[in-house]
Amino acid sequence: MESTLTARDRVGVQDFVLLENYTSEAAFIENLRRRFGENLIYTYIGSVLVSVNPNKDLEIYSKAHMERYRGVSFYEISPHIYAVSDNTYRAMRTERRDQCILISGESGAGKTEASKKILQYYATTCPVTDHLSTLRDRLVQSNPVLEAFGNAKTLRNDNSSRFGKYMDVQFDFRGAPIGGHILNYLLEKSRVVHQNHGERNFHIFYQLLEGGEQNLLSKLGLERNAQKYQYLVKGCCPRVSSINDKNDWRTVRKALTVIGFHEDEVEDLLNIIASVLHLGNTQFGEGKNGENQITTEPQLKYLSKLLGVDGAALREALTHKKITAKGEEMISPLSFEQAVAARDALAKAVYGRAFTWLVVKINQSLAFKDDVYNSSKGSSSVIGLLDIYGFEVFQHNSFEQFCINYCNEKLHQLFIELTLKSEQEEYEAEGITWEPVKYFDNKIICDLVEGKHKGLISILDEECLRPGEPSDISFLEKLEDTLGGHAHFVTHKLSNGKTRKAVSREEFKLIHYAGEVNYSVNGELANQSGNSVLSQCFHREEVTDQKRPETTATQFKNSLAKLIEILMSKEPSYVRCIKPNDAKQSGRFDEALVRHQVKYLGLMENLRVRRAGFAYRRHYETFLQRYKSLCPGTWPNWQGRLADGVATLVQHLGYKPEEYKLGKTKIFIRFPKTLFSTEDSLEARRPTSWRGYRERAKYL
Ligand code: AOV
Ligand code: MG
Repeated sequence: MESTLTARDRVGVQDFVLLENYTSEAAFIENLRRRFGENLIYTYIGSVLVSVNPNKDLEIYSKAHMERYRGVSFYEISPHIYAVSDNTYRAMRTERRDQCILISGESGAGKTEASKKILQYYATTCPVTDHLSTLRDRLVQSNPVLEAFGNAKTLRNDNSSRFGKYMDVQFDFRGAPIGGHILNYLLEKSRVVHQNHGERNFHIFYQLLEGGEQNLLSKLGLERNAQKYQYLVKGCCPRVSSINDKNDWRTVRKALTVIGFHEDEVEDLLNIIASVLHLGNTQFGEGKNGENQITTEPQLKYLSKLLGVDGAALREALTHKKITAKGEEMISPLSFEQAVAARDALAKAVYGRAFTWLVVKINQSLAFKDDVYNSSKGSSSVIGLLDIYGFEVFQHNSFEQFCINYCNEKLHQLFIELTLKSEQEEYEAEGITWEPVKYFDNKIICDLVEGKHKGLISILDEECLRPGEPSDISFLEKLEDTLGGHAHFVTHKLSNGKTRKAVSREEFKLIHYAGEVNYSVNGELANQSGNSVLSQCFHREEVTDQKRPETTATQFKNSLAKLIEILMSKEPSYVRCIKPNDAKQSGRFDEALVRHQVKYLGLMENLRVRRAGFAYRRHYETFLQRYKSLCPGTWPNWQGRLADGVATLVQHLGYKPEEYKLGKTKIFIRFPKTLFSTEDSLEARRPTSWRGYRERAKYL
């Protein structure tokens, strides 16, 4: 009966650690479900925040909400992304140690929204002086710009990040944001020329066509109709109900100005966007002598104007290729298919370079400027925010999905290492023994991908550099030879010589921590090598600054290794995002889907580790401060050593020896109920007026 349900029954516990049946996955999911039903999307596992995407606007992100979380401890107030933001910020300030917040979860689970909320929290609550307000605005405004150029509608998410992003926010000794820096990871460039059914190209194309002023469009030679552009119609999805391209265009234009882009820089950027559309409409056909030629002259004219390259050179590059044979340069015509491929490669390369340039410009604008701000850089600290593209599976998965999912494996690996490691270290540092918890270690999958000689990427490298005729199929065969039999690698070949239906002849399957994905090797090798069209149109040094070009996969692997190094050097906090249904709907909680995520995110193990030892730990000072009024010996002020004060207090409270341990700086409490009863005593003494009362009533 509804009326007899206690508040706790109805909304569950706000920290999974408080679950009585904490080893039960069903109880875990039930707790998530109840809270989700009450619009309580946040729940803790100790200090890890679990967030379930509500797919609707909840009124919990106002300035008043932010204020409530300032300087308040986790357990005093209901779980929130602001609590994580605030705790991280305070840890940075008090411990003077660089922090990072790692946000993970599959595509559409709410990572990007979470990272934006954290940034907004800092922008709103941190102290700023007048001359720093510009920087604060730029930090916030970098988001709409990067999203316009780097996000797109996919089947999983209407605003899916198609690049990985790590952003450092730098704070001075007073806690004011003074600088920022973004590292971007592999943009999904194939989207520029092709989209799966129901998906779109990057937002900026539609924004420009919908929102761009008429004279701007005329100058760029564009029509206000996305349907006219071959690169925009592949997914048959020019409009999305959740997106207002026209409004977004205004937001992006304003943001570009705030960030400090000059008019001519914006013009350059839009020229590139327009030229990609013209490239898409560039057609080839048979000339008089049967040769392959460009049949769309106006496009060529616009292209040469917008890209600033010689028309004849461009025509040549799109229809011919240069080969060097026996030291002699020869020109040979491209077939129709080759010309189309060359055109698409150019479009992808041009867009990719524009994106890289955009990030460089934003970084220049966010850079800490010593002359503006009179302080020494040495005394600043950093909070890093990691928002990558989430794990994703589509009907057709290519090299880019492979990179995205590999990136997620790496991040999961880091989570495993650090959550267990830090737990272990804490017990060790405090002189307390504990029992390790078993978990699935995805290192085996990371090694399968990045292993030195037998890893997928190194096999790809070898195949690309091999003289002779390497092909997609020879690559696949090599994979089979080297990796066949690996527990996480599958091809169509079965060990008994028969074939497996679920994997085609042009695919391999990886069994990731988060699910199985079939990857197509079609076009893999071609994608890895340099772009010849680009190098024909532009100067060599503009195209690549490396003497011996690395394959894209190796570059990605190396940049991820660097990222992990950066993250390891900081104190991590975690936000684990869960997607409650595949339909982007609000109020729908698909249990099977949630269970799958709870499993692969390792949340049960996370909880077990947290509970295996001690559910709660508090610094002596915090504990004493909060409960000293319950003991005449410690009230109103304890004068001696903090540890002795806590010992006096818990003795008075009647804690049994097995219920707690005193470490070097903290008290460890084994069972939640011990803390409950202490909280109850506190409540009995101060019935209505303490700050966390309302929140506390929700979960106790
Ligand atoms: P993602 O970053 O995790 O996916 P997003 O953060 O873009 O996912 O979230 C997807 C959509 O869910 C958003 O556009 C919102 O409509 C909605 N949403 C997410 N979090 C919230 C929230 N806290 N409140 C309200 N709505 C929310 V991907 O980038 O595809 O991996 O690659
Ligand atoms: Mg995202």
